[in-house]
Amino acid sequence: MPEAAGIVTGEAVGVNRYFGSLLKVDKMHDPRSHFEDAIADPAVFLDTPEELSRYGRDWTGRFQGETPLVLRPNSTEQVQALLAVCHRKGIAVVPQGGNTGLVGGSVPRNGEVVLSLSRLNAIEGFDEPSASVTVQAGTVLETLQEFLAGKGQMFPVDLGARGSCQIGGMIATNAGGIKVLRYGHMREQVLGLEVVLADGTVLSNLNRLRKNNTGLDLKQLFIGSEGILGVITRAVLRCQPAPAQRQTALLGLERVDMLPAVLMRLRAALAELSSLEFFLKGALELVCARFDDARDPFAQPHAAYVLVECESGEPASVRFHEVLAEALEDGAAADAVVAQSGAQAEALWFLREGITEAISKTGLTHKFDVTVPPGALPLFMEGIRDLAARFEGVRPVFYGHLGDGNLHLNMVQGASLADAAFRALEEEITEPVYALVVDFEGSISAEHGIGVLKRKYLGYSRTPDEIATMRAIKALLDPRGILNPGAVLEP
Ligand code: FAD
Ligand code: 2HG
Ligand code: ZN
Repeated sequence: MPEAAGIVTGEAVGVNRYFGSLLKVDKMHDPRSHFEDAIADPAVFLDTPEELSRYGRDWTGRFQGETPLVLRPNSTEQVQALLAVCHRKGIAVVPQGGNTGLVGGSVPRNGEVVLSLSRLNAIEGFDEPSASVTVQAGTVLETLQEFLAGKGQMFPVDLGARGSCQIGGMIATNAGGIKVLRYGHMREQVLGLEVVLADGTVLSNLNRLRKNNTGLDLKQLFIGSEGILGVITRAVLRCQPAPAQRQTALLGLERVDMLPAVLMRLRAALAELSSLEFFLKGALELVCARFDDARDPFAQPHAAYVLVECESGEPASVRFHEVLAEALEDGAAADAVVAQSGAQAEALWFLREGITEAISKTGLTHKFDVTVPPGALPLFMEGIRDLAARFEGVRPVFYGHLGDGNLHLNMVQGASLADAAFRALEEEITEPVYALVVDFEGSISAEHGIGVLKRKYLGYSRTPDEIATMRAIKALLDPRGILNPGAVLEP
C-alpha cells in the first residue's frame, strides 16, 4: 500500500521491519507530529525552511540535501525517546555535530530527519586525580579547550575546525589533527562513552579508569563509526597538563624529497615535538593570494615547508634552537624562522591552517585525505603530479600532517575549467589516485572518514570479508537501517 503523505501506516512500518524501504517524513504534513507523543518540549523541533536550510548543507558545499525536520535533544533521555520512535516507525536519521565533516556524512541525502547534538553541550566535570573530563557530545572543541585551560590542563586533539566541531562528531570520525604524532587520535583519548543505539537502548559506560579489561571494549566500535551504529551522547576524555611553553618554527626546504629526512631528524632530536606539518610551495602561494594578512616569512620561495612545534612542561628550551641551527648548517633546511611571540606563532600556523579555506575561496576541489608510509611521500606526490598533468585545468595542492604521513591532496579547479566539467572529472581523477595509494600500501582515508564521498572506494582499503563483517555489525546494532543510511557502507 502506498504511504499517505506524512501519515505512518501500519503497512509502512511492516515493510520497514526487514530492511524494507524507510518511511519518508513529509515536510508538508507536520513532521514533528511523529515525535510529539514522546517529547513535548517544542525547543527540540525545528521545521521552518529558514531553520532547516543550514542543516542540509555541508561545510564544503559539495553535499546538499533537504530535511523535513531537525531534532535537537538536550539530554540522553530525549535522544533515547526520539530514536525509539524512529526505530519503531522506520524513520531514517542523520546524526549531526558541528557539520564540519569533509566527506558528506553529516547531512541528509534522501530527506532524512537530522538529529543535531548541539543542545547536548554541557561540560559535566573535571576529575583531577584521573586527569579526565566528562562532556556531552555537543560540546564544541574550542569550548572544551578554554574550559581546560582554566584548570591548567589541555585537550590533546586539536584541529582547524576547533571553533565548530563537536566532541561527539570528533569521536564519531576518530578525528586526528595537528598533534597526533605526540598524543594520538580521538581514540586514544576516550576513556568512557555513552551511546544510544538505533532502538533507543542506552549503552552507558562512563569509565574513568585507565585500566579496565572487562570483556569486549565496546566503545571502540563506535569511535570512528560515523553515526551508522549509534548516537554518541556523552564521553569521558583524557586530559594532559597544559604546556608551560610552546616553541614554533617554519622551515623552508630546497627540495620536496628532503621531507622524510627532516621528519626523522626532528623526531629523533626533539623529545617534546608535538606538531610536524608540511605544505608545498603552491599551497603557501594560495594562502598568501587569498588572505590579505597572510605573509610568506621568507625572502625566497622554497619547494616545501615544515611547520614544527614543541610543547614542553619547562620554560623555553635551548635545544629547539640548536636543532634548527644544525639543520640549517648541514643543509637539511635552506631557511628557518622561529616565532618570537604567540602572535607570530599564530601567523605561522595560519599559513598551514588557512590552506583549506584558501582552496574553498579559489574554486571547486576534489578532496583526498590519504596516508602513505612517510618515507614514500615525495615519490607519491611526484606520481600525483604526473597524474594531475593529464587533466587540463586541474591543479594539485599538497599539504598535511608530515609526522603521520597524512597528505591532504586537493585537486583544485583552475579558472579555465567550468564547474560542470570539473565535477564530471571526479571519478576519472579519483580512481587513479586511489590505485596509486594502493601501490604505495597506503590508506584512502587517513582521518576524515568514509562518509558518502568515499564509500564506493572502501574496497581499495578494506577486504570484502572486512566489509561483510562491518555490514553484519551494522545489521546487529541497527536492524532497520535507520542510522545514517548510505554513509560508509553502500546501500
Ligand atoms: P559532523 O561533521 O557533524 O559529523 C561527522 C560525522 O559524524 C557524520 O557522519 C555524523 O553523522 C557523525 N556524528 C556527528 N556527531 C555524532 C554523534 N554525536 N554521534 C554519532 N555520530 C555523530 N578532521 C581531522 O580529523 N583532522 C583535521 O585536522 C581536520 N581539520 C579540519 C579543518 C577544517 C577547516 C575543516 C572544515 C574540517 C577539518 N576536519 C579535520 C574535519 C572535521 O572537522 C572532523 O571530521 C570533525 O571531527 C567533525 O566533527 P563535527 O562535530 O563537525 O561532525
Ligand atoms: C587539515 O588538516 C584538514 O587542514 C583539512 O584535515 C584538509 O581540507 C582538507 O583537505
Ligand atoms: Zn588534517
